Amino acid sequence: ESAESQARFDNKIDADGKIEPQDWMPDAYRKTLVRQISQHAHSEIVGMLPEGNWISRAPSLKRKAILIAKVQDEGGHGLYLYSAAETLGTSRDQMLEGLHSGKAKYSSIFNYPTLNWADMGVVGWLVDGAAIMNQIPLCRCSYGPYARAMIRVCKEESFHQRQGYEALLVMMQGTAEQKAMVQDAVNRWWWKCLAMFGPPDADSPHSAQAMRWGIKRISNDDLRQKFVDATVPQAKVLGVTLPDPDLKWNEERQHHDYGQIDWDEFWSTVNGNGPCNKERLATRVKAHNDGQWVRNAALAYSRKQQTQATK
Ligand code: FAQ
Repeated sequence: ESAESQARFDNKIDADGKIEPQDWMPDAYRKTLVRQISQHAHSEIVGMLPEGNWISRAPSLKRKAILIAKVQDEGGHGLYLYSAAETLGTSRDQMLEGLHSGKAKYSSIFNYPTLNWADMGVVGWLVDGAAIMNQIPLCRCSYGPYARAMIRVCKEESFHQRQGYEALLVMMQGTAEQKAMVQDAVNRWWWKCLAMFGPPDADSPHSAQAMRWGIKRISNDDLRQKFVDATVPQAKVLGVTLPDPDLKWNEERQHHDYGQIDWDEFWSTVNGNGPCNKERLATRVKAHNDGQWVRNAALAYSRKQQTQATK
């Protein structure tokens, strides 16, 4: 029975079919998906914080409306992703416990501070830009609920990327001070965005198996390269310099070469010691605790409905 189930699963993966929640799947496949999808969900929710900080300080009504919509979208992405992970047999409470206790990971990128308004543009352009590059291939991932969630998420991320880039285009037509703010924000975020794609393929423990299972379709390094190649011409149009003296077109490879990423700094941030890890986690835990009364009220209401229905 189990060998037969395994064979059916393998055939489906080989034929590029979708695995659905009711299908048999190996425990390790389920575990990998719970890990990745819950980390992804946590990233969306924690990712609301660096930009949420700027909603009350947006420079115009238009920018404020756009930023509120974007931050709200990230919350929505977190909710679809928690739901997708729940189809694998884990509970929302379990996942949140992992996040709030500091056991679960979320994207390194959200542990850096957003220091000025230009950071809002750069987060949209580069952070959402990197997120889309990584998420487009996930629309073809072998697990049905995750793949389907990614389609809508990517459409929304595309709006996020464009709003960021457009905000920067406007600032770059402004004063010398505004242009300097944009360049400063690009300098601070560029390398962190390259690290977002995860460790180099050779040091990525999960990649080979995730590729075999059709969860990962493009490797960490290949996505990073695609991101660099896509971003260079955008930086040119914008009129900013990407802070890497080694960044240059390689005619032979038909790709841009780029410099060394600081992986020690990346791992230190992933392991809890980045500039904002403690602040982000504390803010998240406080928001969860402050919302306890809402969950209590919803439960009390649902119980009341049930007792009324049985009368
Ligand atoms: N940060 O073997 P691999 C967004 C960990 S976008 C922290 O290569 P894998 C949108 C990794 O978990 C951001 N940890 O692992 C937004 C593993 O540790 P573990 C979220 C990282 O899974 C924009 C270890 O290193 N996007 O939220 C990072 O095959 C703006 C070994 O690495 C996703 O999560 C990192 N950057 O590949 C929201 C996309 N990179 O679990 C608001 C889905 C690696 O063994 C505002 N996830 N690690 O303890 C993925 O595609 C994959 O999980 C990767 C990592 C590519 C991130």
